Amino acid sequence: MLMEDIVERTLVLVKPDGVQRGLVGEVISRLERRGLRLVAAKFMQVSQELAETHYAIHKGKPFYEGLIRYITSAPVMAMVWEGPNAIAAVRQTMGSTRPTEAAPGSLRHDFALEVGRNLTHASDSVENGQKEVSLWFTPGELIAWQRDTDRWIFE
Ligand code: D4T
Repeated sequence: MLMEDIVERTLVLVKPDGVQRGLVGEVISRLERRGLRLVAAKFMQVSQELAETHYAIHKGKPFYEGLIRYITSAPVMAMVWEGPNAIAAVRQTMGSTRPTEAAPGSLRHDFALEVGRNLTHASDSVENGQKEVSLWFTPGELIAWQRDTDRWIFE
């Protein structure tokens, strides 16, 4: 199967707790090791406006205000990763939203305890992946490239 036919893209954030705790490298390392391909990355302070747009679906929920405060509380590492089944693969590497339900060996299992300090974000569907990538990145920031190991990772 051609890579172009099956590629999915996902927005990954290392949230403020991950940055503060020095886990940016750990997250990147696990995604690289998995075989996913990096498309874009930027270290940034999230504005109130971006936070509210990104989490618009949660507006009105009891945890919403805390969530906005959390994501804007310190810089984040925002990235786009791609590969076959990237949405499912990355969410599996992250583990369940609630760290105490995350599978052993996943990032949230290994590094987190609370849902409000769950280290990372990853898009939950192909459609949301597309929306989130265009919310966080301009087209010019997305790098199309061939990786020499692609043929040993993508069937
Ligand atoms: P994100 O979007 O951060 O990757 O989380 P998920 O996609 O895994 O989970 P989500 O959209 O359901 O939740 C978004 C965000 O809200 C926080 N949250 C969630 C919280 O603080 N309390 C809660 O009860 C829930 C459900 C954690 C992630």
